[in-house]
Amino acid sequence: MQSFFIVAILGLGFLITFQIAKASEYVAVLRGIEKARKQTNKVNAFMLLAFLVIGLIGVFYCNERLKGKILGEAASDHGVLIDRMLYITIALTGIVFFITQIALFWFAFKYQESDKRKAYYYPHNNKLELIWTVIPAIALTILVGFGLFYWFKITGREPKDAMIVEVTGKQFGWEFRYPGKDGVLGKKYYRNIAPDKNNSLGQIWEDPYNHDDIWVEQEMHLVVNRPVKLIIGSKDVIHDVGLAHFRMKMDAVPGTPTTMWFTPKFTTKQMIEKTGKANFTYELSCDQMCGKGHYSMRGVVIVETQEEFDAWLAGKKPQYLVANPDEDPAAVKKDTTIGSVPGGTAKPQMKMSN
Ligand SMILES: [Cu+2]
Repeated sequence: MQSFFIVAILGLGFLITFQIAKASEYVAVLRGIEKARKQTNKVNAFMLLAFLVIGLIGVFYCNERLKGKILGEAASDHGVLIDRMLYITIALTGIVFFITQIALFWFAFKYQESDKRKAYYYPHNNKLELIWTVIPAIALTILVGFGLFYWFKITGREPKDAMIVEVTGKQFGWEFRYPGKDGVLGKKYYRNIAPDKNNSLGQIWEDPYNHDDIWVEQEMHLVVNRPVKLIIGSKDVIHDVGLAHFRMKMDAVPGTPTTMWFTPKFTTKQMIEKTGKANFTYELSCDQMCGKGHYSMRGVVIVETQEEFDAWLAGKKPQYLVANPDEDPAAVKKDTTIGSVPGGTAKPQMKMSN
């Protein structure tokens, strides 16, 4: 029904435009074509100037209205650079925008048809062509150069003291993995994915590097002023790790890990004070349309001090022990005290096959 109305309205609009054009044609014939054309030109010239003035007022008004509603200060060191790049781009393109738009509409008004002058025929000028090709080319090369420089920095090698977090997108949510004490993420294999067996990422339990990996959902913890490298992947379709407060984003592609690193500048608590919003949270959004639940892929990022982070991580059990409770030294120890395990070994027994 809705689409019928849209088609009907479009048809009606077309009909009205057609009729107006036809009517003005008749008027032109009645009044004399020349006189009518001159009058139309005058009206057009005035309307173009009015469009310029109203348009510029609109630009100013929108800017004033939305000033305080943007994200605020960037919360990562790379974010500061990205913001600077955007402001330089906006300043440069803004200057060009105002010069070209004012010239365009002002010329249309100033040089409207007049009996007092004749149009000057000026078909070509090599020097002018060169100037307005070379200057924008240089300006754009510099802007693209900035972008490439930051891109290589963000996706390049992380500092030595960086922590590593693996981020995996899925329809519809986020999973995070921390490498544990050994600092290395264990290997995965997609055929091992079995959420019902506490192995949502498909970790290979035979790989000892997996034995201390911590797995969490929906909430990523980071340390303030400590670089973090995200190793990003997906279990199904393409998602995108969007960290607007940090001005970071990167596609999560199944089968092809992507990376980026940055350093959070403020803890969540500091941001609550800075913004004056008691419910402030750093948000992780999916920035890629990935299906009907796309809107619900909201993850939370908590930035805290190293001590708070260590305390949080210490409270988490490695996923290996969640999936293989028999290997849990705590459980074995408990059993030993009641004397049910012969030999009373408190060491975890690692299953190492092929
Ligand atoms: Cu998504």
